[in-house]
Amino acid sequence: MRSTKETTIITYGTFDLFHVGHVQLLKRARALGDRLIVAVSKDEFNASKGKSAYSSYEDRKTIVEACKYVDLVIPEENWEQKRADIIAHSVDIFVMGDDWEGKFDFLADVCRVHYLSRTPDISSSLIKQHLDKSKTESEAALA
Ligand code: C2G
Repeated sequence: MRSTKETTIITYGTFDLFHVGHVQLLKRARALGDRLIVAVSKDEFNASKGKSAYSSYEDRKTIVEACKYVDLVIPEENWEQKRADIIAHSVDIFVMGDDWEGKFDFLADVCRVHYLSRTPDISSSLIKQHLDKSKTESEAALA
């Protein structure tokens, strides 16, 4: 008897300055099942990660919701919520980029844990560095 249950995927992140690395992660995560839930880090939680996002949680949520691979966005408020989220949403596969390789294996008793390779040469911090450099160069040119 084939299972009719949809395969639900979940992933977590800040998704600031939405870029191709985020898109490729969400596209490949969604391809593992039928439904993708994305937990987007709240601003307060980002602060605890030592990250200050350019865009507010509301704006980052709106942008991620607009991505065609995403079915639902929920807030990420702390490190501890993952297990409860997985159970509450009947998640089959937990997915993260492999910069997190091994860090979430403790969830393997409630769902499959899968790490996807990161997209090279792109990150929110690289974008910020590039913009800072361009700003410095244009200020120097005007001096
Ligand atoms: N990512 C990627 N390739 C990149 C950049 C990011 O595949 N070039 C992936 C990351 O591995 C992560 C996701 O995109 O799976 C979101 O990345 P961030 O927004 O940087 O999220 P992060 O700060 O890692 O937060 O509880 C987990 C945390 O919320 C993860």
